[in-house]
Amino acid sequence: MLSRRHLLAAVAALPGARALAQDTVDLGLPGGPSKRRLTDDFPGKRGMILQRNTPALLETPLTAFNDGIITPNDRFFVRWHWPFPTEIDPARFRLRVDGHVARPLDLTLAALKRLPPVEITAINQCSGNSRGLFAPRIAGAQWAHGAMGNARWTGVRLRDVLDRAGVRAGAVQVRFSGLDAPVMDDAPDFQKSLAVDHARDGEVMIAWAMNGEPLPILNGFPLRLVVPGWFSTYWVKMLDRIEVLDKPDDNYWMAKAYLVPDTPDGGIPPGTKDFPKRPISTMVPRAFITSIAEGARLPVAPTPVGGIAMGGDSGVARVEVSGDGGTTWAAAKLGPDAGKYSFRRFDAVIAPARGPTTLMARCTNSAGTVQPMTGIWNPGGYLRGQVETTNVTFV
Ligand SMILES: Nc1nc2c(c(=O)[nH]1)N[C@H]1C(S)=C(S)[C@@H](COP(=O)(O)O)O[C@H]1N2
Ligand SMILES: [Mo]
Repeated sequence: MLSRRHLLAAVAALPGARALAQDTVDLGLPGGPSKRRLTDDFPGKRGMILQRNTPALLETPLTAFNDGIITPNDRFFVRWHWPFPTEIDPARFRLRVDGHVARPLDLTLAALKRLPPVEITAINQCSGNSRGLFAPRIAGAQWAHGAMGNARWTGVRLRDVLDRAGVRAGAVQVRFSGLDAPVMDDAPDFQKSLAVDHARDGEVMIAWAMNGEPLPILNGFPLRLVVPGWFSTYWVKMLDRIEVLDKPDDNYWMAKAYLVPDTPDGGIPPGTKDFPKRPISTMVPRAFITSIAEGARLPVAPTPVGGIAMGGDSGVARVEVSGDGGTTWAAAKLGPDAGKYSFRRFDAVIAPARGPTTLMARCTNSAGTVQPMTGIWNPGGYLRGQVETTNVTFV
């Protein structure tokens, strides 16, 4: 009998077969079409799950996260609400800082880069990451788990920029927008705001580099906001305008979109109408098994189970792994700590019994929050944080 490896090699040698075998993925989405094409067609990206062509929505395959805790730029997910420029002249680019400030600024990239540089490793995760796995189904991008990535961001503190402009007394929020623009005149430009104290906390930064390279166009060249621990809706790309506000921002993207139920876990029973809401903010702990694929058939033997975990807005304190559907758990070994906003690798070995079973990984963050076993639901498909499952069979 041919081993599985030989079989794959043989299949790959057949003309055309390779495309079939490698160019689609099944995301296992319960509520609708689940197969997607893998694409190399976008500049600086390869092997991405095609969710939508324009504006681009590209998802990272889960297997890519098994290669390391840093997501390479060419595998990093992409999400835009509106069309964006595909060419930007860095020499002519200006970052405008105005509103409730003493000195409005028009900063060149060179002027910005004269401020003290800072670096942070942080996860950028879409509020709707894993939305496609919610049931009942929710409208919006049907992401599996790959609308997230972890990078080393280089830039300057937002605080240093705001201090140069001189935030005036009475400022309440700071609003950010980028070079992308809606197609219809009456559609709302993408703008997001942070409370002024958050904007000045010294962690929020304006980044020009990602993993030591200029930001890819698709990820916001030449500048983007980095808001460690917060969902990426606030991580405004192609950032060209910062406006200090003396009253709360009531623009569509703050007042109407990206709201979650104002309940402790952000969940609400499906179908609930008229409930209090709050803007989405910090992320929650999550863990993903990346070394074993859904549906795998594995020999009955001690089996390594590895993956990546995140603490949300604090570090990863511990990860436990179960090889029997959550009946028993064993502590996983944690990999190097790249800071509290980064992915952290975990590895364990399980001793499986013959037959079908469910593998699980469960993260506890350094604030003591443990991933729940059951999921929440809300009409945005936001804040998924339950323990995820990988169904396999030991033969
Ligand atoms: N200018 C601009 N910035 C934006 C967006 C956008 O549509 N326009 N989308 C936000 C959302 S919802 C997400 S999930 C992230 C995606 O970041 P990425 O494309 O670098 O992965 O960008 C955020 N920043
Ligand atoms: Mo998003």
